[in-house]
Amino acid sequence: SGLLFKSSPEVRFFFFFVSQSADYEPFLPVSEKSNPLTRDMDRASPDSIVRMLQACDTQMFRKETGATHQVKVANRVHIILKDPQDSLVVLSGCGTSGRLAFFITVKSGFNRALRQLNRSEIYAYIIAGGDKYGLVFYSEAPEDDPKLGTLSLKQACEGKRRVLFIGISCGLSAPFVAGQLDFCLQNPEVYTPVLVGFNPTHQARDEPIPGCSFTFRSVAERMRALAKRRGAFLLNPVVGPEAVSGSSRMKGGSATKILLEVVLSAAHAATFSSSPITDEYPARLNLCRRVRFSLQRGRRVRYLGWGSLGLLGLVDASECKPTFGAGERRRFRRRNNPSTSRPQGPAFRVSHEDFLDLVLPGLTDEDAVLLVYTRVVKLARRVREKTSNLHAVYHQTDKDTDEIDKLCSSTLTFTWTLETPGMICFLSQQWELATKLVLNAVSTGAHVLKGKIYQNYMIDLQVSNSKLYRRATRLLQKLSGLPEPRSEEALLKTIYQMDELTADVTSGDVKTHIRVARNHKKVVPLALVCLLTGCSIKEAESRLEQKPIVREAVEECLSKPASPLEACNPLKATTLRDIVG
Ligand code: F1P
Repeated sequence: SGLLFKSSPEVRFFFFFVSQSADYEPFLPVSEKSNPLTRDMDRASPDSIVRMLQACDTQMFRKETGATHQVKVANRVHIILKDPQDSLVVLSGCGTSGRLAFFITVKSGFNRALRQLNRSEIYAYIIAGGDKYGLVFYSEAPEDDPKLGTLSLKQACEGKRRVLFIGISCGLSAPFVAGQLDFCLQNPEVYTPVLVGFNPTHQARDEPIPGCSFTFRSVAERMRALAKRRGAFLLNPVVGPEAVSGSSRMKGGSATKILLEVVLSAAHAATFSSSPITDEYPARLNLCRRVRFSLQRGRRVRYLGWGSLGLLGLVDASECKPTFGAGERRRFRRRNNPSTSRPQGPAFRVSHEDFLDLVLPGLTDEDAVLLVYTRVVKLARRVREKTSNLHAVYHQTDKDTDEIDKLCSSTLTFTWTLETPGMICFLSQQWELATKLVLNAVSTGAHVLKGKIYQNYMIDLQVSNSKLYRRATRLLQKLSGLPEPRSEEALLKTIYQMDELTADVTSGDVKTHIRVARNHKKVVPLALVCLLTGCSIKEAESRLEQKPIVREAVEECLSKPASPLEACNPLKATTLRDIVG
């Protein structure tokens, strides 16, 4: 079966390796670098933002020649598909990566396809924090727990004699996934690990993981050594830096979806059908040129959808809280079976009925509603009574228009042709990918326009796990030009709300800092204002209150640094001028 894929010329993989010309920020892994294409995104018009985001996304799509690892992984899945007894393919990740593990397993229909063929289901997923916290809430703390990762893997695989484990961490960084991969490497008789991410292995995170003898990098390097003997596989094409630095929900998430769906589709096609698979994604992406931002003036953005597209709305909206500190996180999806029990609590009230009960009455013309499906005329009519700010993204395979067009102030229609061979089998995955790109562009663009981004850095990020703690420190260092210890000190001061740090705080570990940081807002902007002006936390708070648009507050500080601090810190004065200039 090793020859199976090679002998089928139609099975083509299209990932490529972005040339590593980006040797600016040489100390940062690609996934954390700022993308030169979006450097001035914070000052761009909506149209330019869309173009910048598209240019960034396009970096994912160029033909590659040597996709041997994808082929090998597809072969492993194919072997399991032929003999599924006591076998499992497990996809696992944290945050967006975990949501995509869920999405690919449950929604992309690979298990469903097996059920339809009367075959055993072979796919399972793990999301750090479990469904409740990982899928709907924005809990990012479980990402730091390698033991929890191992435990959940053992539970998922109980009684299995052969497991293909696919660990997803876009930045090759999550301890949760590192723990699982390490466990697989220690139990090779059952587990074959596959690592999916978008950095070269030498850029994997090398920070010690408390209580463990390994780092993510050491695990990745062990896997690379084993890859030659096919004891482990690495799927880590470099797709270029994210549009908003470090925001791996965007390209990282899209590339994960494409990469794994291509691999699994190839395995299914090889096992169950003689029809070849072709790749049509890059051409389809041109359709994203039609993306327009419709949400600039909205107080709230509501996504209304169903099925897998509704779920993508849920995923996109869930990510806005940790990424942009966005307020409410409620998306509305059609409840297929109202009698099924569901978790309780307002965050879970996401059905169309809940939308009608809870949101529709208070909807105003300033709110934006985005329909991510078509032919929901009844619901659209009711929304239209409350707001004209109604938009739709929908997919069609013919040219017919319906009333939705007339009801909406803007519609983005994807028309797909069925003429291209291979189109049908990829159609729903392409709808999903196009929808994901649109939603990511809309939510990112809206937050850029709201002033949440400085250049292409997310300054108001939530310090909710160790990766984000390090990112926050690095950002403060970069923007202030001060050394890392000073930047971390300022971060700790705002986390603990104290102008002078106590010994208790300085001797505390990152885990404790994160726990405290979770209770405070705007910790990074506050720390930056303190660093740049030398003012107290109280003063920084009032400055930010006067200028609620964080970007403007930061720009003000950058253009008018406090003179006493400048005088005592010539290094800083030069760096600031450089940055402002
Ligand atoms: C996982 C993740 C991201 C999230 C945030 C925190 O990253 O949860 O999905 O957007 O950046 O980390 P990774 O392990 O896939 O790199």
